Amino acid sequence: MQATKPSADAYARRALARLIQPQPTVDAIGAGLTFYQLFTEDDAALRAEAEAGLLAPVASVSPKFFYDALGSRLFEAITDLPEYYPTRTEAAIFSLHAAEIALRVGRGATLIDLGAGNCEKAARLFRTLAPSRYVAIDISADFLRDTLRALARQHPQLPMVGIGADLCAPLVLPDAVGDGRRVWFYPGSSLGNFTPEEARAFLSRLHEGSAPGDSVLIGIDLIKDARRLEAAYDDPLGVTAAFNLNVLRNLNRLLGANFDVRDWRHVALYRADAHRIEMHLEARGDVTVRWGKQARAFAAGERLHTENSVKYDLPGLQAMFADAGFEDLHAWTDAGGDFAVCHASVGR
Ligand code: AVI
Repeated sequence: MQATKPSADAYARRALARLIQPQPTVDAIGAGLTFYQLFTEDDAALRAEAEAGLLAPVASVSPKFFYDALGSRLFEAITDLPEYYPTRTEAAIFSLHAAEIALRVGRGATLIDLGAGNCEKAARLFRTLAPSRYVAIDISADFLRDTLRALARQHPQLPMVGIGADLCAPLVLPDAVGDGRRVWFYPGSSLGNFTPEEARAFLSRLHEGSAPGDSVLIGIDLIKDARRLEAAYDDPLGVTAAFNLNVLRNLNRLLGANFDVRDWRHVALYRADAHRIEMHLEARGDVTVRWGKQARAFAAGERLHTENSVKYDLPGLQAMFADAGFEDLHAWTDAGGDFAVCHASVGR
């Protein structure tokens, strides 16, 4: 597939984006690797967000508070669990269908890795997709910078741009990303942690930041038997329970709160009507949590909602990608129909 020239419209959009670009911290790390810090952690805003969730009539906390250093390691451990099939199933789809994926996606594009983490999934695609540039975006900027330093040494020919940014905020990419054909890569079913409305809005934002010929390559978990889903989110070893409970330690640190992890129980349940796994923390007895001048009383059995993980079927995905403006959806699935890797394009 040839690199497509962006339309005049797309050029105009990107030029406008340049004008409103925040002043990033730029760090030219070495041959071929530049790092942009677009996101400065605003503790006051994070505290306000966490506090609003705790004080809401149905208490909740955003899943983004899972991922401190320990939470990230616990998530990596989850991906090794036999019950947690998504990670290995997605990897198997990518390796089984590599040739066809390369044909559809096209080689030589700018590969933009959304929520790149340790960049492992994208790096496994370098041979298949032969990108002309790799752009990795993640909220954990320090971790990403270190990861990219090591990756750049392994792939000295591949220009790389690292961007520390919050994907939940509007994304304005630095000029260094270039005007080449873009492939937005969002693996791991992270799209499922948005509500369907948020997911559609997220895809629409990607579409707005695209030119004709650009495309998305997205891994997403599919609807299946409730028992298998619940086992994947409530493993017998208790790794997912630890991952969920760890959010309380994070809240203690952020707010100076006095959550006692032992007062809470991990709950994972599948709500078939909404096609989603919900994770909660349930108070084992009456508990009052205090921070600063605030307090929240939880009655025994009351829950703190920590995560949704929405599952899709292929018609639902087709509708969502189309609503966001993408065309020509193709989905590769494993033989069991557990997981889908979707590719959809921006029309010419
Ligand atoms: C990161 N995300 C796609 C995971 C999921 O499956 O929703 C997070 C997770 N929560 C519990 N286990 C894994």
